[in-house]
Amino acid sequence: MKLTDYIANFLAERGVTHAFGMSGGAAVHMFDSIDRHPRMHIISMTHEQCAAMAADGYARASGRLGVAVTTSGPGATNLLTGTCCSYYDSVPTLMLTGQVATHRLKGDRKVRQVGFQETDVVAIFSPVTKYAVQLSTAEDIRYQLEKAYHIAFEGRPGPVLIDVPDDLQRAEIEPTELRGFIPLPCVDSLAVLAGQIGELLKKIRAAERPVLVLGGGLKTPVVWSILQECVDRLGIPVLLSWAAIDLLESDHPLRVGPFGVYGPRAGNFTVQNADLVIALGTRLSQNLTGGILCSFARTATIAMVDTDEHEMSKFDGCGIEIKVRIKARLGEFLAALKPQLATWEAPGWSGWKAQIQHWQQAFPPDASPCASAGQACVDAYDFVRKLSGVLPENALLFVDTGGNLTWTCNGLVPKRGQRIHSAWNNTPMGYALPAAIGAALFDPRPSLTCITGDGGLMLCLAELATVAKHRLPVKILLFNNHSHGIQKQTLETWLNGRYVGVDPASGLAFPTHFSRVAEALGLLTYTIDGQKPIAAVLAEVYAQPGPVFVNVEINPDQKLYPVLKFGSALENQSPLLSATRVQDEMIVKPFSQADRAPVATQQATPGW
Ligand SMILES: Cc1ncc(C[n+]2csc(CCOP(=O)(O)OP(=O)(O)O)c2C)c(N)n1
Ligand SMILES: [Mg+2]
Repeated sequence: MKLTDYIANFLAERGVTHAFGMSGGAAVHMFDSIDRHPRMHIISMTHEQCAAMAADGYARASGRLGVAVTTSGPGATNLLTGTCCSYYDSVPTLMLTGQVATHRLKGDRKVRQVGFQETDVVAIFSPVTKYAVQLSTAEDIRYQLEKAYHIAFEGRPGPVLIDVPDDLQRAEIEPTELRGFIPLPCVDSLAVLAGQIGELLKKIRAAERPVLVLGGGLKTPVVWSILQECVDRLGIPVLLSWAAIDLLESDHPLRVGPFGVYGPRAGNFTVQNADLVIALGTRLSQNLTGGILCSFARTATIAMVDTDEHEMSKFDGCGIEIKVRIKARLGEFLAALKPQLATWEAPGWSGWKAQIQHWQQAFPPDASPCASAGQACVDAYDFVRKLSGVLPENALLFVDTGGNLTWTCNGLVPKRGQRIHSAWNNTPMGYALPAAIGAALFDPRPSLTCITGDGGLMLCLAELATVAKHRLPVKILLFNNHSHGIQKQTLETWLNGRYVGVDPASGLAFPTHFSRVAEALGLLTYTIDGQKPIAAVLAEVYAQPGPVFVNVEINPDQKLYPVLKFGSALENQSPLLSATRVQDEMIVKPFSQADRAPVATQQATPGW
């Protein structure tokens, strides 16, 4: 059997239906074999970066391995940004890169290249993959595929890479004679886990103001139903990282919502006044804690459950103390928690819940400045609210980065079964469209939605043609504020509003009419600019079975408020409340700079 046919077969047997890539001299055999396989398709993308992102989106939507295939050199290096998305968000993907033939590899010779387009892909990708290897003999292909596949899913999932020299791709192998990979047995002790959970439940019972913080780790792999059961039984108010806003539907009685640097104030008052914070599947990123770590949930006992112990120890000596550390995969943790909750009676915490309700009512989303008279545009929060009304249960959304992500995560009213994805921790512009393409090929549901900014779209504009070519039923909602909105605000905050490279006037090149570009690339287009009722246009858009591009004219002055300026505690977001107002709302003592412990603080970046 030809080696690349073996690869295609291996993937198909594990349920992989699509691989994404671009052909090239060192990839033709992989392309050919995947294309020939009766249960697989190779999808040609217009940029390898988008192929890696499509593989990532495919994996998030399907729970299966996402696969990208490219040629050597530039084809392979173009995969890097998408691979980082999978690495930082723990998404299982496989990058298959072609390489020059083994006899053309430079090996230890002190030159830059021997083979044409030779690049040390393994070295470049090693820091951002769980496993990166170059195939050295054809007989190793089964072992390497099995090992890479195992590693991609085990523990904390993530991307893997196999670099396949051209001559090995063409080699004939005898599958029955190949050695396989045997993983080491897992040694986790369930008795220890049960004991740790017992101790945690005692802490919860004793707490007066507990909160559960859910994060994206609960989505990789997916553990929804047992999570819902455990959350309901525990009865603790739930905060959500943006990656987890879809884990509890909006009308769930325990859902408080998101929090953090760009989070709503109600969430921030909740976490800051908690006396017990239990973090499940979240690394408590700086976007959640703020930059002054010692000010975060400063009187709370913090418990964390994570399969990656380094995520718990990384705070040591930095201002946050993770007092309770449970090293476990979330699925295992919840499976061990559930039986212990059978006899659990939630203390109720009615006063604490009433207090949270008060914050939710007192701090609705901040109002944006109105558009100047005569300007045809819509308020982003208003649009997101109306979109929420139109989106059905089980809709799948991919959101890009910047203002569009912030307004969507803070404003969306998620319904049961909806899934919202973004490249939460790498946040590259230009992720949402290719990721939505990957998801659409696995699951072409007409409610599949891609939300992107005009800046982000420019990084993957050509993929509109991929959407049109395959008639993928993606509804592409362009949040067109004629600028890099988030960066404009960053410059207003830190550089006195002197704009450089954030809108056409300060140097950006944008098409005047995005819709015309989308039309030219083969898409049906709509415009939403406030002239017609938003909900009515959206209903027409979602009634279309195929792809639609919607140019949504967003108020160009729309801000990302509230936001935390570096150096402040989470309760002190801008626009600032008066000191007495903050004092009145806080249960714990308001934070003052004098309280800053002499510990290292992480340096904040003012934007993304
Ligand atoms: C590849 C990449 N380059 C630069 C950035 C920094 N950055 C984050 S958001 C942003 C502007 C995004 O503009 P747009 O997509 O229009 O979003 P808006 O904030 O206007 O909604 C920039 C430049 C980034 N995240 N990714
Ligand atoms: Mg924009």
